[in-house]
This record gives sequence, C-alpha cells and structure tokens, in this order.
Amino acid sequence: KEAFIDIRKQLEKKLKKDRFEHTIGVMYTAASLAMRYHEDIDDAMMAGLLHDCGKYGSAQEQVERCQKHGILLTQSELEMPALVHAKLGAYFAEKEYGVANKGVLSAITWHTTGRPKMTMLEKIIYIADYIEPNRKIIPGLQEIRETVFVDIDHAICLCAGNTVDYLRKNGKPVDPMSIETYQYYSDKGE
Ligand code: DGI
Ligand code: FE
Ligand code: FE
Ligand code: FE
Repeated sequence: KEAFIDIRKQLEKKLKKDRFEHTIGVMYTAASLAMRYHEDIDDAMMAGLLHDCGKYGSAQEQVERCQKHGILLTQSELEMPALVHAKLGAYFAEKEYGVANKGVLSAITWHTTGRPKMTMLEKIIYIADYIEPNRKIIPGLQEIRETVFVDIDHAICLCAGNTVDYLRKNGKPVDPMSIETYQYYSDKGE
C-alpha cells in the first residue's frame, strides 16, 4: 500500500540498517498477532513500522529534539534516555508521517515500558518489539514467542519480568511504569 511504501522509504534513510530491519520485523510480527487477536492488520503494521521512528541520533539529540518540539519529559525519561524515543516517535508519527489514529499513536507511546490495562494494539506492539525474528536469542525468548499466541497477557508478564530483571542485574534505573506493567500482568494471571 502506498502509505506504507512511502514511510518505509523515509525510515530506511533515517534509521541505521539494523534498526530498520528490526522495524520491518516488528511490522510483520505485529501483523501476525493482529490476525491471531482480531485486531486491524493495517493499524498493527503501521504502529510496528513507526514504533522506533524516534530512535535515531544520540540520547542527547533525542532529548533536544523533544525540547525543540515542546514534548514534556518526565524525570524518569530524563534519567533514562532509552525511554525517550517512544514519546518522540509518537509525536513524529502524528506530525511527520500523518498518523491520525490515536490507537496507533498510543501503541508507539507505550511500546517501551508498557502500562497496566493496555489496549490490544498496545500489547501487540509491546510484544512484537521483543519477539520479532531479528532479535538476538536471549533466555526466555522462545517461551515468550510460543506463549504470546496462546495467552498474550501471560506473555506480557514474562516480557516485563525479563526486562525488569535485566535492568536490575545491569544496575540500571527502572521506570515505575515498567514495574507497574509487570505487577499488573503478573496479578492478572493469578
Ligand atoms: O527500541 P528497542 O530497542 O527496539 O526496544 P525498546 O523500545 O523496548 O527499548 C529497549 C531498551 O529500553 C532496552 O535497552 C531496555 C530499555 N528499557 C526498557 N524499560 C526500561 C528501560 N531502560 C531503563 N533504564 N528503564 C526502564 O524501565
Ligand atoms: Fe523502541
Ligand atoms: Fe520493548
Ligand atoms: Fe523496537
């Protein structure tokens, strides 16, 4: 479809090669999850295609871009630059790539930390980001890849749990929203 081809071309120029390949992987993984969970396939693909469109340049540049565009960052986002591209990406998706669908924009906004009570599209992008085929194999990944087609909420719990563990082991600060995501989806399974 035209809109997809055009955006794809722009992203291919803007993103590093690996980041672009990851983006395409997320787009198609999101499509298959949309098929499984009766979501709109085009919306899932568009959210997958654009989910990391804010992730280029250094962390410092990403923060400066937010300031330039009047995007307010939380204290967490200032302390954890890995989070910034999510909000920035949603802004670009709307203003530069012409996405009007609020569901697509919120899936981009929440793809890094997740949040409690995610919409199905938010869940799909959160998980697709983690399991897409180009991701390097890490412990627990195979289980999440299998689980997500059976019980997406349980897969979110595993994914959020892995992320929080990984950050703690590496001595990185954890955003309160990442912890809330884990707690919400682990309580759901009980
Ligand atoms: O952008 P991607 O690499 O495709 O994936 P992502 O948007 O899920 O970002 C992953 C990175 O973000 C990874 O290095 C872990 C980091 N991250 C996720 N949640 C948190 C976090 N970093 C910190 N410091 N705190 C978090 O809560
Ligand atoms: Fe990301
Ligand atoms: Fe992720
Ligand atoms: Fe990603």
